[in-house]
Amino acid sequence: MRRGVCLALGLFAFGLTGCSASEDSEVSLASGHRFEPETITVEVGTTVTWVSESDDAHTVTAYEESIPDAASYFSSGGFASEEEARDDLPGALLKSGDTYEVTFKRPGTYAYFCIPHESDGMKATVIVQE
Ligand SMILES: [Cu+2]
Repeated sequence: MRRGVCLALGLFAFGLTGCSASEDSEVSLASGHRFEPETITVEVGTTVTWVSESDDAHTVTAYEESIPDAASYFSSGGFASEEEARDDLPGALLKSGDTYEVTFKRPGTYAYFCIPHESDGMKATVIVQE
């Protein structure tokens, strides 16, 4: 029943993606060296997908000190620590069209950045609520 309502609303909006939860948990690596949106709030268990829509290569790299207790570190390239990610920039880069996903299992505020554009202020936040 609920699905049917979704479908109807989606058709009304000329698209079926309007009811997709994943649309709310997508972050663009946008041109101008920024994450869009800069702050995203999701519920525990949500998978956030970063999509590179920029001609430049970027990384999605968590600030290790900001990771909540008991939460896993994350960085594009699958590194286990911020230091490892910084030491292997080519392995961390997402090129245009690449995607990167993280499922957030612990509540808290996760600050992250792009290694090559950190000094340009390419930083953002994921807020995970219970
Ligand atoms: Cu960048």
